Amino acid sequence: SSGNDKKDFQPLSGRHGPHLNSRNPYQPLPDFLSNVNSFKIIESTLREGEQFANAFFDTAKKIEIAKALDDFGVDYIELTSPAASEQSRLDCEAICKLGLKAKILTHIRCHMDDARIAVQTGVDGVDVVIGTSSFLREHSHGKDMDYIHKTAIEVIEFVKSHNIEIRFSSEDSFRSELVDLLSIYRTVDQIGVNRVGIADTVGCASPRQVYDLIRTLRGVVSCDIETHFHNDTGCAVANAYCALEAGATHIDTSVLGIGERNGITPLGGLVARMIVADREYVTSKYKLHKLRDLENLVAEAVEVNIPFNNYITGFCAFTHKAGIHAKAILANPSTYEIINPADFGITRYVHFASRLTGWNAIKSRVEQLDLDMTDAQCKECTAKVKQLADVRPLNVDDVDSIIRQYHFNIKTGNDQPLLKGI
Ligand code: AKG
Repeated sequence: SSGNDKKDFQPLSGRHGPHLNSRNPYQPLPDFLSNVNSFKIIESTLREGEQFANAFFDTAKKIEIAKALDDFGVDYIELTSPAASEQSRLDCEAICKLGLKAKILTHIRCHMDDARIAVQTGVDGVDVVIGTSSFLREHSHGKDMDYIHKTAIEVIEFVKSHNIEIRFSSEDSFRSELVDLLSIYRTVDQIGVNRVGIADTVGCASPRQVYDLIRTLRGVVSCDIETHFHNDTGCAVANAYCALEAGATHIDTSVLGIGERNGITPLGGLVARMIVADREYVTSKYKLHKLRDLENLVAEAVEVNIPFNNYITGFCAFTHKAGIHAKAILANPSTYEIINPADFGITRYVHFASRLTGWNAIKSRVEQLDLDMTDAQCKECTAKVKQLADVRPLNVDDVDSIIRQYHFNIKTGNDQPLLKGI
């Protein structure tokens, strides 16, 4: 080989080593089908969320939630079918009249009766769904794939003739025959739907199955791909992410994940996942500091508490407890945080009241209390905290009392017990 060949050769120092450059034949190609940095949210708190066991939204509450979702910056707001009840129809019309930035959708069965009502409400688009799995075909609507093709075409052409968006979705997609799915999606794509939808109605899909199905579908249709993931087996956020990686364009969410059974991809969980993937896209598009108020609004409306381990807003989502964690967090928060709480208007908390507490956390608390103690004194004081924390649970007041008493003792030369009773 020539001397030039040698010069061009770059030795590797591990897959992600410093020598990787554009000439490296092992570097993965950018995936142009991935949408992790260009996705849209279809927010379904006012449709899927109304299917949550506790949910009852009167008109005023629906309007309040719709405005809050719009203010947060979601792209679409999906509403309960106007065919469900007279009040549902009136509420749908009322929300369409608000003039929100978000597009308003309503969600209907693949049936002309529903479509006729939907197009009169003033919505920007209609999400149509029909079950395609053998479970639903045999035990729910009882129709075969020929009927589904025929009705889908009729409904889609009717909605399109009203110049509003139309999405066609198969319910229970992951338990449907692939050949049936691809055939119906190809048909509806050819007649010009805006989106097709894939729904994991029973929450059975794994991220890998999601990736495979969406990637296959991406090669078959040219329209957008919406996805809807139930959380029965805990994969709703991961599945949404994998769907975007595979080429899906839209993700359905609800606030706190409320929906049928244990719900769907939560808005906050999706945002947590996506801000790690593309902070610039997420922070520029969504008003993240409104997330907590939005969740409180919905939690109150459906009479639940925000779970302790909720994404971002759970009470301990940014609490650091063990001594080694606290020390590193105080030095540089990125050591144990992948998300910056400040992006959401939330502050982190360094726990300092347990047997796991280290002296750096106590030192930080001493500084917050504006007391003057050396490192050696902070260490000695920490030993006292740990001693008591081995006996009983401590709260912030307990530790503050220990610190203040210790400080008083060293300044005055006294030797008072640190807490009454010990
Ligand atoms: C479900 O299948 O769980 C739904 O709620 C419908 C989803 C869709 O319309 O894509």
